[in-house]
Amino acid sequence: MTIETAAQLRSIVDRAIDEVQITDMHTHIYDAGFGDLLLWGIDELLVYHYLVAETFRYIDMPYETFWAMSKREQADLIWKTLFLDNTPYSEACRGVLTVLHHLDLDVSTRDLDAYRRFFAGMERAEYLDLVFKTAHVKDVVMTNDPFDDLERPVWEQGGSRDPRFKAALRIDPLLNGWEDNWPRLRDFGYAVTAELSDATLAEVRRFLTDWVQRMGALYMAVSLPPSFAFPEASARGTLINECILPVCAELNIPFAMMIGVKKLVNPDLRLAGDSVGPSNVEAVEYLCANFPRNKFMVTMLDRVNQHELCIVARKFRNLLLFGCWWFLNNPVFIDEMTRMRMETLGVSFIPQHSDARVLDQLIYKWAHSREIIGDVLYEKYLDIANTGWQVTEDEVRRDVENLFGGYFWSFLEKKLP
Ligand code: FIX
Ligand code: ZN
Repeated sequence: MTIETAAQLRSIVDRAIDEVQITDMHTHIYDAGFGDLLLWGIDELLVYHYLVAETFRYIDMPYETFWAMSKREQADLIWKTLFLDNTPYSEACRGVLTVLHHLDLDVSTRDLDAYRRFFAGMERAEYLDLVFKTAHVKDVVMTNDPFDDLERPVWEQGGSRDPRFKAALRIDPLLNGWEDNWPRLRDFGYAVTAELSDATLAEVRRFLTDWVQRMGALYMAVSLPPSFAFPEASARGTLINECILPVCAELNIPFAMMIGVKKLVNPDLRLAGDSVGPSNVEAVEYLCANFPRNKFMVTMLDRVNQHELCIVARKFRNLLLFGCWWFLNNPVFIDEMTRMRMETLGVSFIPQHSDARVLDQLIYKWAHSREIIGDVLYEKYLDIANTGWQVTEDEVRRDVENLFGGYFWSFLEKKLP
């Protein structure tokens, strides 16, 4: 059906955005089989590290006093500080309100104990289904770390069972901490030494292959500092060159690089203590140009890197950009980055991932992003409609499907010559 008016176009875009079932390709949530690693409910929402960092901007409490509190006491303090003593319009605060609102709880009462009673009455499996339905999410990709002592045993006993939860092999300890972590590979049964000899590199490749296959990992991922460079005469440079890239090419899975995080600039904030720095896009360009059989998924944390990264993606079909990561997951940047990417890359990118750490965050992170992405997409259709190009409803649905997961899945299938 052709679309005659702007009003018709708007309602078709809105309906397509509302009805699309999303693949969320980067999260930190876990299926119920991982036990307490799956975080959910109002207190977990309130003690999210984004809100911890924001709370400390208002209070003089010693950090250790806060960390000694129970999770409920921390949540009470955060609720009072950010939601009652100040207005909760920051993106992370608004997110909590969006979750409560979409769960049909009365946000106007500001009654934290009433919200707690709602969650206390919810059974975990039932709530998991409710969140996926409310968030319009059909499947998510977890962040799975074999070096994590709570997570590894679950995989060794069979791993994730819920088909909605896919795996990604996260290798930060290997790449960013070789000197500290190589002994753990020995503990896991891989005959490695500190020296990156041919024998050690072969064992690292075996470790990577074993864990990708054990998890059914869709991709390998690492977060990298602003100083990341490639090629680089370092353990990380050697491991990427000799282990990560060959194994990813052989298994035809992407290597996902999340670049620009400055770890623990304020260690007292713990998980909330990381920051951001401008990074070197040339490392991405070099990798895409010199490893054409490898597929790369990249997101960068600093706003200043976004345009150059977009242009590098135009040059290399083995590069897929994804998400408005972390400090960029604010409406002001999601709008700017989505426009930049649509105007430069068309539909060939992944506009968003949630990075959810708490199950309930799927609801707000997607409600907020779907609205912005839908607004930008409508404007792009209207721009070409004004030339006489008549986009059809089927084409709108096709594009929306691709933006909210389809392109990710087809990139995974891509086999480069
Ligand atoms: O490295 C990552 O996957 C980051 O997304 C996290 O470390 C970060 O804490 C986060 O959750 C940001 O949203
Ligand atoms: Zn993440």
